[in-house]
Amino acid sequence: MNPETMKQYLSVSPEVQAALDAGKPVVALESTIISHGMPYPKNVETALNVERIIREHGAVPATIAIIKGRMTVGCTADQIEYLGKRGLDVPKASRRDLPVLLARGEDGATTVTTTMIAAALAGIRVFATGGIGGVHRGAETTMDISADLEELAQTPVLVICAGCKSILDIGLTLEYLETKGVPVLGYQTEEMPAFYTTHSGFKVDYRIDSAEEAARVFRAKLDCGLRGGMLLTNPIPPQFAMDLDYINANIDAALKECEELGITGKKVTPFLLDKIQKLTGGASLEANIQLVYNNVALGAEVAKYI
Ligand code: PSU
Ligand code: MN
Repeated sequence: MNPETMKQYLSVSPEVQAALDAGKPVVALESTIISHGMPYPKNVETALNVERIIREHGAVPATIAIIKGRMTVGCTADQIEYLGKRGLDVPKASRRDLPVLLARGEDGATTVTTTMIAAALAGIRVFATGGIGGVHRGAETTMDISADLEELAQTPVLVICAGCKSILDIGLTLEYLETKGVPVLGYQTEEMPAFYTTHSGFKVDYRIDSAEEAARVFRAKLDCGLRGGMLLTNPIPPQFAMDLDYINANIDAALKECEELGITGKKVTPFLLDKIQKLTGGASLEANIQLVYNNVALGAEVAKYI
């Protein structure tokens, strides 16, 4: 990669650049969660609250999206409003979509994958979000495995999330991450959280008990030139967790409808997220928002030690 020719595709906000230059903590944030993950205007409200929480914790937020063919690191409030209002009309941008959107000067909502790419290019090491993509249930026939896992295998960014939803095969997702050499840490827990619930029935690789320790583990990975990122899973605060049987019944119903409608490819995850929100009458949306707030606060703490 040539940093000079790459510059035309990357735009870092003055605030984020100043923080990076001064060695201040910065937390990257994705935009698929805004455009495809929540309804308007809750998505915008949440995205702005997320930025405020990060600031309250002494770090600088960097919401990332593709705006007019540039990976934009540190979106403005107006850009966040635009991404939220246009919603599904903003194409979901994963690694394979990136060159096309950049070359055509188009917009894109960055997934975990493309947010990691842009964060790494800008020099940001910590990224907090809600959930990541993974190995879908039935992947042995559909081969539907999120590009997020491959990105974690190759791009040096520490991703904080509340685990993955049981729309995915959590066991196979963990196997894949193990194969790819991605450490999966649990923040103050031995169990891999499952997004809406703290319980998944699967263990994380290692429990860590402080933000400082998480940063130290990632630092060791960077210092030794071990390729790729790391996953820090942070359970939803128990008071916002959903009933396991209730949420799983709704996830099963959403999966069944997805299959019946023959939905495939990049549409699968947004369809399931939207369906679950509708089936649970917004209760899952509230849980989703709360776990994101919890993750970004931890992200700000970890970023102080990186
Ligand atoms: N899982 C969630 N919420 C999300 C996503 C996943 O609980 O918003 C989004 C993220 O942007 C993630 C993407 O990177 O979906 C994964 O999509 P796919 O499964 O198509 O790779
Ligand atoms: Mn997929």
